Amino acid sequence: MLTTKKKICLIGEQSVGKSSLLSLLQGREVKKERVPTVGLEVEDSLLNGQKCSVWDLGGQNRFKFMWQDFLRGAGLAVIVCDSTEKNVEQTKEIYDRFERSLGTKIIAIANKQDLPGALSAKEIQKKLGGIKTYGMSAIRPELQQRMREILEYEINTN
Ligand SMILES: Nc1nc2c(ncn2[C@@H]2O[C@H](COP(=O)(O)OP(=O)(O)O)[C@@H](O)[C@H]2O)c(=O)[nH]1
Ligand SMILES: [Mg+2]
Repeated sequence: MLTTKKKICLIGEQSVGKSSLLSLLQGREVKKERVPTVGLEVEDSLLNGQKCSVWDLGGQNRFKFMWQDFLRGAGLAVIVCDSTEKNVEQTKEIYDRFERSLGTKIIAIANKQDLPGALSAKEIQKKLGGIKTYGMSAIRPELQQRMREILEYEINTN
């Protein structure tokens, strides 16, 4: 049996909540103040009883040149948006840029569902051209299990 660790990549514009979703998954407190991710953070997480590595890359423009390399070998790419109209458009551009060049399975997370005026996951899925989209709110600790279930389900159905 192949024992390579499965790799999950979080991609998306800065401030959409990628690092916060990783914290939620890991059961850490999500910080209110913004701490931009500098470069790359990789953490192991136990999903389906199997060690997976979750990769979180800084979303600043100066890191975008690394995305291609970053996504190599990923079993799952999770594109995160903040559920605003403007950001969903930017997210669609990122998606269009990467979906062809990589064979990686991609899902979307519509984060910040707690904010007033957030587009629903269903609307966002439509805007993103039909990729499977899950609503989330990284600041709600009670959603930790839900976050885990999404990744466990998606990493297994390639
Ligand atoms: N209201 C709300 N704020 C969030 C949510 N997720 C993240 N944030 C906030 O958004 C900011 C950016 O989050 P961060 O995880 O650093 O984004 P990243 O740049 O994509 O890694 C921080 O101030 C977080 O507290 C959420 O679901 N709802
Ligand atoms: Mg970050």
